[in-house]
Amino acid sequence: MSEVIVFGMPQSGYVRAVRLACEEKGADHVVKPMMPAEMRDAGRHPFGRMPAMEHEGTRLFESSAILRYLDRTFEGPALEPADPRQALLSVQWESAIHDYLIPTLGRRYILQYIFPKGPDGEPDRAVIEAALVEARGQLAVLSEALEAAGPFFFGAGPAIPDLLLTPTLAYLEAMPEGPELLGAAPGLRGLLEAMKARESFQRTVPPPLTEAA
Ligand SMILES: N[C@@H](CCC(=O)N[C@@H](CS)C(=O)NCC(=O)O)C(=O)O
Repeated sequence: MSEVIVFGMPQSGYVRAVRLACEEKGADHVVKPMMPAEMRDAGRHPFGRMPAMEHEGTRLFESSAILRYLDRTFEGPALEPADPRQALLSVQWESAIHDYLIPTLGRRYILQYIFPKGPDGEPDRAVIEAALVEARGQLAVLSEALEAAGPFFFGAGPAIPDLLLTPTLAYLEAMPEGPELLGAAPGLRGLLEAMKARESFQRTVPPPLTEAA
């Protein structure tokens, strides 16, 4: 099969989730770096976000759709549980990650440290503290779910929610409060450690986030 083309900056956690899936599924891929405005202007993502994908005439945007495409097209280990009810739980956790954890932890916490918006170009402590209050609760819920199955959401290998979570957890670990937050979330720490041991993780380490500015 021909190469999967992944559009977006490799520093993006969502782009990395798609790359992790390519690696897990054994899909050759190449990243075409593009900033959000270019994603829209080039017709890759009508909402000007990343990632998008093209493979053998199929063009997709939105990470959950792309991850399912990869799962259903390539032969590597399944990224979705076969049991239909378990598969619905995957959708549930994906939505929670997209709608709650990534906006809180990614946008309001991690990006505040990387691209500070506070007075004098420092991180805005009020934004960070407010995000931390919400993030602690969200991390606890996800950690508990992972502790029950562990180290992955379903079965012996990573599934779609694991791949969506991993890049944000890897960024979190390097943040000032990261070790403390992960220390209080054993399920998430277990997932991150399990993913770090995989070739897919090692082959998708992004360049420094500041280089995407
Ligand atoms: N729902 C989208 C979210 C994509 C998303 O928010 N991507 C971020 C990068 S990690 C982005 O494009 N940010 C650019 C911006 O908000 O302008 C998906 O799952 O693919």
